[in-house]
Amino acid sequence: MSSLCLLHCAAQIDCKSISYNQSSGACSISTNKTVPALGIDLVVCKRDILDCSTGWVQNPITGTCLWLSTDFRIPSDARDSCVALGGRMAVFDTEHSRNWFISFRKANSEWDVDVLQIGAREVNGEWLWDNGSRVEMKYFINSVPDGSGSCFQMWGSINGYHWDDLYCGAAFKYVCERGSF
Ligand SMILES: [Ca+2]
Repeated sequence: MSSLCLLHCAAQIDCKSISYNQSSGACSISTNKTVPALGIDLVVCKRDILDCSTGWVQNPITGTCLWLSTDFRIPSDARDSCVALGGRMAVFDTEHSRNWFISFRKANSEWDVDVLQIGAREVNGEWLWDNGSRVEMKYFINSVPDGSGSCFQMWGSINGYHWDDLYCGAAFKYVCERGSF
């Protein structure tokens, strides 16, 4: 996965770029800005992927930028707010992205609020991220929603960063995401 390649790059201070071959899965990390070679279909320069606006934080797995709200909104209003900022509610639909976000929240106390709204919800009985991919159910508390509602939240350290279903009429802080989805 190209996201793993990005993760390797993000972990190395002198990484300037990655090259990723979609068909073979080959990843190479370079200390120079590379140019696309034959057979390489993705070249990402770290300098480019790290270019988030002030107040936004980069998810190194996806290359997208994240923003923590200062206000409290109900989920539908939070979604509108994220769209108005040029993005969407934040999606963490891979294990690597989720793991990174947990580590980040542990290290940044202002992000470690108890209830944090992110971009997923129940649609016709199925839990889906806002990009349409399925929510990994094993990360819910007790691996199952408890019937609180069809909206979605991620706990903080108080409850092990689990997913949880949430009543849609309550206002909480939320995370927006923007970049190339
Ligand atoms: Ca619940």
